[in-house]
Amino acid sequence: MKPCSCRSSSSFPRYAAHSELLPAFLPRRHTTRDQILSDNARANNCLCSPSCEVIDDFSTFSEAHMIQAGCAVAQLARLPRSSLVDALETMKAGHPHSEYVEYISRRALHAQDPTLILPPIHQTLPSLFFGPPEGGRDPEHRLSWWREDPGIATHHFNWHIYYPYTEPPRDRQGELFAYMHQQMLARYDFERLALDMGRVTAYGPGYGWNSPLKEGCNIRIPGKSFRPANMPLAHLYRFGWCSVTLVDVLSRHKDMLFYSVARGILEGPEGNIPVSMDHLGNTVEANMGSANKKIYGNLHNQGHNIIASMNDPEGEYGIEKGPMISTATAPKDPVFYRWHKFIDAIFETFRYNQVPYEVEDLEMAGISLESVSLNCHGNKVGGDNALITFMKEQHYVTYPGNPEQPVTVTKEILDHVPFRYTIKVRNTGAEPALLVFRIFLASCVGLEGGSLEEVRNTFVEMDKFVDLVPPGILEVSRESTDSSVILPEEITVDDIKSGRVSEEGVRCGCGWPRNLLLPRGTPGGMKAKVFVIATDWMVDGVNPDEALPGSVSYCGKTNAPYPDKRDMGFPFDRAIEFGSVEEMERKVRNCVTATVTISQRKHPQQRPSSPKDPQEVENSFVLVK
Ligand SMILES: [Cu+2]
Repeated sequence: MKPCSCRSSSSFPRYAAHSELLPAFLPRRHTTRDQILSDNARANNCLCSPSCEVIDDFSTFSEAHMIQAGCAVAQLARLPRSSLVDALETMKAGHPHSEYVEYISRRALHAQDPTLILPPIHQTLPSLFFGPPEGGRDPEHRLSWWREDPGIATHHFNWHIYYPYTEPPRDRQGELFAYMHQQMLARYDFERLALDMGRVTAYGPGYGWNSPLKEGCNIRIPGKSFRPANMPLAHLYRFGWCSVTLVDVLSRHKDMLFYSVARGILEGPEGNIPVSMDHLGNTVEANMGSANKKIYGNLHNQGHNIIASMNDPEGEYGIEKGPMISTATAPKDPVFYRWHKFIDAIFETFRYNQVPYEVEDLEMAGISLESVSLNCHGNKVGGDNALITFMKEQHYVTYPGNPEQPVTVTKEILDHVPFRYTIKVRNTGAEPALLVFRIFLASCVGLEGGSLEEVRNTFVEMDKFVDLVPPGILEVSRESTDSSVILPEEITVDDIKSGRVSEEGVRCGCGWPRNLLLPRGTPGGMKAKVFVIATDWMVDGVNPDEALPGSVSYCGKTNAPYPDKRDMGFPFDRAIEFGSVEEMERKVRNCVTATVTISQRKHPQQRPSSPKDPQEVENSFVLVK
């Protein structure tokens, strides 16, 4: 067995040459069958401990797997960097399609230095990300293009890498667990409403899971089984030789969570703890910050495992697990959103129980927002508040085998014409004001007819940014491409190889895909409401001197507190008493709304009507180059 070097990881110098990490993901040697067999043995030894062997059916939702992975990560992260890369390369060569190896490689490297820039996982483990398009007659297939966008899988996979539940929770991890998944649901609902499919319904204990699950799923990813429609749940699920989950136990955990939220108290091992969203999120996830696993169990993870095992509850037939077993494949399955809608029902009860904001909780003295408008950047085709989306063929360069022989995969994905927000701000104070602008978008389909409270959780965060506003009236501009929600930039293996990687900021790979920032809308134009509120960043900011970096909204900051002190999703983080956004706009002077139209075009240059102004077409073409 290879001896461990048990030095502290902090003693190693910063490793600026990111390309030297690539062999950990793209081994330099070819893998013949004999090589793989010998690499397997070497790879297992690299993990320093006989209990840390490569797990073939690895699931981040399995606590046993995660503890084993945590052990391997801790051991590996102690190696000097060059030895670590060497060990990871050996493992990858031996297990080129292993999710486990990718998982621990990324965690071990980031445990040494969270600023390391790693290649996107959809390039280095493409077998987990790209399957043939889903076919068939199931109406849910109308949203396959969204669920199967590689960027969503990458975002979700990376989020769970940087927030592992088997380590002490990071700053506000539980709250972010709730918020990030709630935002996935809000974005999914936006797309569903555009297709007249209705908002997603919950599936979980007490939420319809005693009836057959109507959604089937076949993502056609190797190693993930399909699930026929109308599968019932079994009463008992067996994982390995000694791990059994009783469905009734999950019902009990759910009951205890709702009971505790209603009472406002979580029962800790040493007494009662007031419920906060963070504590509740930690308990539901369930990470090491759980109030009490004996009482509240491991609800979120066990739900994933049970649903992934519906085909073969007791493992009698050796059927592979379904998509819900992996953080990379789960978002491809319609039931992921139904399960998380159930999980969010627990959080929603907490939000509903919070005292609603009064006008004075929201307003800021001396600041009012006069207007907001959105314009496609440099594009005269649309006009004010007319946003354009389109489906396009995206070519992904992937490395399924020999790193010298990349394979290009083509997928149809959504994209949009970049746009700019222009917000007119009035500052009647005598001093410049440091403001944080929070921008949301909600479908007017959802907003029509009901109260604002009924659709509060359909608001999708689009951006959050800080700007200094001097006394007087100022127009603040913001590009959609700078959004705090999306990945700041896509970095590819090629960029890393050729050194086209800037050292500014930290890119952990977590962040909403840039191409999906704007929901698709409809060919005829879908009305949506943009909502902006500006508040005092000197009060709200944890460190007001620091700007908000890309992807911070859903992913937080690496090795730093979540930078915004307000509850995540503010001001839609709790029950709302304003009847409509218009009423809110009237009463709260520092917020403003606008109605926009999101039109899905065949291509970005397509005009809504036929006559063409050559100059306009030329302008719009420049924009998509
Ligand atoms: Cu989940």
